Amino acid sequence: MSNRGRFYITTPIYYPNAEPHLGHVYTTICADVLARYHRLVGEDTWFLTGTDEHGIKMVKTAESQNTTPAELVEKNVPIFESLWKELNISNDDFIRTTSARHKQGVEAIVRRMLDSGDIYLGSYEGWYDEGQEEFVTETEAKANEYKSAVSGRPLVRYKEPSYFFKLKKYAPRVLEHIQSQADFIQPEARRNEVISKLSAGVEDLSISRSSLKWGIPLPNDPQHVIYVWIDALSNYITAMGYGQADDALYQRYWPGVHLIGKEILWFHTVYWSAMLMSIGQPLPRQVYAHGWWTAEGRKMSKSMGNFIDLGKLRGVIGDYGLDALRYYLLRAAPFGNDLDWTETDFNKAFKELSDVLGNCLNRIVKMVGRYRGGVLPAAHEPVEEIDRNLQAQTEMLPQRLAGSYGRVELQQCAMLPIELARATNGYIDATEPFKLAKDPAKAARLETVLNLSAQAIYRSLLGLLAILPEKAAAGLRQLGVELEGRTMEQLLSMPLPPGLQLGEGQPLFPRVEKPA
Ligand code: ME8
Repeated sequence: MSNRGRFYITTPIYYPNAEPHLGHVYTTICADVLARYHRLVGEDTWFLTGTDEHGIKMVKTAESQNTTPAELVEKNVPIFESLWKELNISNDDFIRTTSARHKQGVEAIVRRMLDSGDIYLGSYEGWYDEGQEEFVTETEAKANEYKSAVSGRPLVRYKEPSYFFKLKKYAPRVLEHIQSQADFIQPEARRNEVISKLSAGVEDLSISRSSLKWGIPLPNDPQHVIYVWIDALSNYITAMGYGQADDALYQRYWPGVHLIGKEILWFHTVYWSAMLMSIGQPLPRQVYAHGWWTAEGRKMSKSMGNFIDLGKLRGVIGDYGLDALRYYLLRAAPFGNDLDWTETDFNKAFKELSDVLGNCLNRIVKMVGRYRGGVLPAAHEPVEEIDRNLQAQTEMLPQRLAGSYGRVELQQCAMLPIELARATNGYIDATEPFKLAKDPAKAARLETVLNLSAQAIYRSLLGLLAILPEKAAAGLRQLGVELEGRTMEQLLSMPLPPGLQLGEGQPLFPRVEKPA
């Protein structure tokens, strides 16, 4: 086992009320990039995703399709599971909230909340957003003309007996935690939103539904099912064995990092923290809320024809490759900001891969092939200032990446290695190895240029392994490097050795005739 510490990363568990789309793919790919990076640097890593299968939203969708919620989930959950395989997502587990292990864990959690004296019977009357599965206060409901702030659909009036969780009791401690742990909620602006909403005060939380049958029964009163968010948030620890016979994974990996969309930050920081306090367990290490995708400047919608669904994503992957999609998604905006899918930006991102990264690698492999029979030459003293600049950038990349990954600046993580490839192209243009090759007196200089360029593109490719797992590995093979499960530390401790036989030069990102 590694002595580098542990890293547990989760995505939201998605509602399988329909097929996954760009939003689900985005969060899952971002989490995958983080998981891959942390594994590469030698951390003991666990990556969880899954599906959130209970609640009124599933019931209503099933009704509208003349089916049952149980049949609906059996139809859609396999689509999520097989999509993650198709997209080469490296999750270690997939949790379903209808599974026996999850139910057992949730029951244990609710029993502990009951034991803490934090649950009491009352009656709920108020507004509910059935798409978001969220209780809405009168003030918020009025401000949004009694419509969902997220979907715009009308809110529904609920009136029924319900058990309540003493959220008010925990709110001051949750606020204190959020304020004192600057990293707990990221990015900063979102943290401030939660702080101001929480400072305004909260009500106790209705956590059971007596009129709903599709859910996990409340252990002390099975006429009620548990509120879907209490059920869903629990997944992050039930999947690790919490409240079950074998909780070794929980002991090993909790607390984890939750990657989510901004619309569910409140649940993850306020409800979830209070629940964990009630059962006496540590709070998550971090909750990172990323932004929302629009398409061509407008909210994605089926009726407007700009919905980025699975079909569209598969088309892009078919034309440009999975790694190009991964790069584009990360590259599209500073991580945390809202993002907009546009053909122009996609083409720009693809050009960076083909014209900057791919072209740089190809030039180097071809030149070493042509001028030195494919055998990497050594660099020679004295080196010039231009060499030292490239060397410095090459050497700094792993450290800069570690900083960016640590701060979850995923756009930077994608761009930094490309910037090094861009600098390497500039270096080749300026040093003109094609001219040096014509002059036997400049043989040593040529070798220095070839060596330093190769070292630079080598590091750039290593730096992209988490983002472009297939293409970076393919590029490294062209440089004569096999990964063989080596950690980043092992790879970085060895620059490319002179005498290394490089492979065949082939375009990493061949041009695509068809526009995106
Ligand atoms: O909320 N842009 O599930 P969900 C970016 N089951 N990300 C998007 C997006 C968009 N336009 N649309 C969706 C749920 N997402 C609950 C979660 S967790 C204990 C329970 C992503 O199927 C983003 O990660 O509605 C968002 O938080 C998630 O999908 C919502 O998925």
